[in-house]
Amino acid sequence: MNLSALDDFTIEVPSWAYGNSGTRFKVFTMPGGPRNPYEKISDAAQVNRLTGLAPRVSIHIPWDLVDDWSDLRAHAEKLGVKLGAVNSNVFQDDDYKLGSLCHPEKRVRDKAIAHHKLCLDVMRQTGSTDLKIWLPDGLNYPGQDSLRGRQDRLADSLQQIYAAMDDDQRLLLEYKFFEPYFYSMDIPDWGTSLVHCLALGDRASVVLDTGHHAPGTNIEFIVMQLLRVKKLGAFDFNSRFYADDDLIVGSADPFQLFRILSEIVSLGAHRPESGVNFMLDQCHNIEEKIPGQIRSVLNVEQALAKALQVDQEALAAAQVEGDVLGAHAVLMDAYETDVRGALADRREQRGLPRDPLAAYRHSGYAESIATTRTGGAQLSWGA
Ligand code: LRH
Ligand code: MN
Repeated sequence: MNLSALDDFTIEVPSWAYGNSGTRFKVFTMPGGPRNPYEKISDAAQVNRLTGLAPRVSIHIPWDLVDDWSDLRAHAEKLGVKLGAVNSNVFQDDDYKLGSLCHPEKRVRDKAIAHHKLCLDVMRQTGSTDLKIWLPDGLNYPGQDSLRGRQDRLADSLQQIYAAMDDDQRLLLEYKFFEPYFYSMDIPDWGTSLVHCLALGDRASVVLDTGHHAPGTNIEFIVMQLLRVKKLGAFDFNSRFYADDDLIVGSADPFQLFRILSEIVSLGAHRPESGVNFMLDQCHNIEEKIPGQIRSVLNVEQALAKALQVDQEALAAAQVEGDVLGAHAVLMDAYETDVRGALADRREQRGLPRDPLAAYRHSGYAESIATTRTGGAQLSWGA
């Protein structure tokens, strides 16, 4: 089984997955929860140490604000990871109730633009190149505001942020079809994000969060189209049964994850030169965080390994011949291929544990943080 294409495939993990998280009903705490960004990075570094798959950690501003970015950067690099995409946050400030970059008032838009310029400064200090923007902006009632007016304000605000970027910096624009607003979101779908990215320029591309689509959406079609126009900048991988559940990627629908990665492999977008940043965006509300993240990166690696088993020539031949079942069977044969043994062998060859989850359990890390991280307040999603 040829798995060499995995050699330079990496996944970026989110700092916020290591803090406490929950729903509007309850945020559960866990022993040893991180109390500051340093401890989040330390926990994230365990995932890379045991899987070799996750050398970058996304950060969120202001959740991960520190006094000395070069010190946090040094802390991360000492642990073998780098600080990744910088996520802006305009969804926890009363000023943004009626919008941020789309807000009717210039004062509020300017405040939101200033926040994004601050994120660009953070990137200059952390060595990050990706500014990831997800806007909560939207409406709850028809007529509440001008749908067109908000788009024009959004375009102008994004233009001001884009103009403030350095040449090595990228703007990644994420869409979401509902929540926290329920009548319209200002960037509800890939088409709207694409329209704005095309208007901005080459260094603006779309973020596809797998939990941000209406039920039944064919996500791999969107992946294909965005790759076709070279505007797929990044993924926020997770899975869901109903809404933006942010569950472990591949846990709800492993076949969908395989189909998405098959589209990526067929277009060579799993290779680093594609510029696609493969990230996780998840919350482990009830399960242990670090094992949850280890399971997640292994699920992506497993789905990619299966996608690499697709006999592309046989598939193309069956498609050209109109051999419906033949073509489908080529894909299903790859999906049904058990790649777990080959992946464990590959880890062993690279000096990594065959079973990273078991290795974590035996590492004593969970016990050590539960005993050492006493005092101080654990960080919670949104804290
Ligand atoms: C919004 C989102 C976005 C992040 C947040 C943590 O739902 O997907 O990517 O800012 O989750
Ligand atoms: Mn997301």
